[in-house]
Amino acid sequence: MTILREAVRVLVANWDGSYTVPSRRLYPHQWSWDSAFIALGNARWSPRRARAELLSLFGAQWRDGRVPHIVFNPEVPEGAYFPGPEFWDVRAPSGTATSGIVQPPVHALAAWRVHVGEPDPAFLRRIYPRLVAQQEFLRTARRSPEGLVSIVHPWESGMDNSPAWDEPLAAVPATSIGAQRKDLRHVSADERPTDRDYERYTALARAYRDTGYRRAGAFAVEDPLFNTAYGVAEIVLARIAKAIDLDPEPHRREAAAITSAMVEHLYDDGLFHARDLNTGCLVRSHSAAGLVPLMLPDLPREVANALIGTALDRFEIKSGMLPSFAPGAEEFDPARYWRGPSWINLTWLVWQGLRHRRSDLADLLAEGMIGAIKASGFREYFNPFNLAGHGCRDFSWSAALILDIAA
Ligand code: 9WN
Repeated sequence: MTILREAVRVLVANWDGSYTVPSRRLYPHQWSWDSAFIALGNARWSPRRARAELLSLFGAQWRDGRVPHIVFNPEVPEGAYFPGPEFWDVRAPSGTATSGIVQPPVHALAAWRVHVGEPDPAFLRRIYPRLVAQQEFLRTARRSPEGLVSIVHPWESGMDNSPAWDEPLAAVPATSIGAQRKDLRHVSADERPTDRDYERYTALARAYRDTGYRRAGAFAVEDPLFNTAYGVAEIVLARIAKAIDLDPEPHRREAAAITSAMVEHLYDDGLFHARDLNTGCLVRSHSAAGLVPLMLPDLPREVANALIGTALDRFEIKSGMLPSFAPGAEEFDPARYWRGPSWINLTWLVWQGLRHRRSDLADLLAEGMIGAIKASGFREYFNPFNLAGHGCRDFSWSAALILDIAA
């Protein structure tokens, strides 16, 4: 099948020797959750490369267990990406320059799938303590009184300019950044966050940096996608622990605790929502992040059924496409980044959640993802109605996850 050969071509072209850049020009370094999705795809044709991808990312893990959201390649000129290493001004114990924030912890799931594809207990033994430390960081540094994990920057959600962040971000003072943005050299301004968003992103990151990356600034939310990733990681860590003769029970307990805390504090009326720690209130938005908890196997049946109803009614997934924001909502924009377009990784997460609950709908999403790529190539995101491609081309996780879906 040509599309699969093409997907491998994209991944080969974006490979940098021990990891894969998300996109050659727009994102020329290693990104955390991108590497997990890329490993999932590479597992289908080169398990060795998939293992290298994850081990290289965890090579930049901090002493406190955090896995930085960007690991900078010292050979890429400073001006290639903003904000670059000089802005973050921090190094991992390995000596590599990194950012100081994190992204959704989908890595344990990737590591497990890589192992299932080609069993390698030595790899599991090597990665397990690192995955545990990644969870431990979130549990200690980011645990809220409700037992949930919080994020301190929209970049940590992976869904940077989601309308869900409009309200919590409004509390963040914007500071001018001049003409430092590099993304607009590669992608039209209509498809990216606004300058105002960037002023706030930069101010928040600077404030966090100035506390030694310890204390949250004006933005602190519990995000359903991030908490689901954390919970799924515990489920998978239980499997990994069992496979290497360690005790899976603490992981099972943690997964059960996070699932019930999410249902108690983040669920309302057919969708999971983020919760703003500064106000204590739910941010009632229409983000597809609220459907990702379908991945949690122990979700109460009535909650799972209500989510499926919402996916059908408000997100119109019968079309085969999952918009990142509900099309009927006022903020919906089919072409602007995380404000409506369909993304392959977000769709993949919901697809995973539907596979064992409604395989008919999961199949529709799989066909939809393949159809979008056939129509427009391995773009970063897609208009959910006419499948027009947006953002950069030859985007790594779009290629990688198609390999996983089609396998
Ligand atoms: C900031 C690399 C990353 C993804 C994120 C996506 C985008 C970065 C940016 O690109 O974010 O981290 O510069 O816009 O939102 O999910 O990991 O692909």
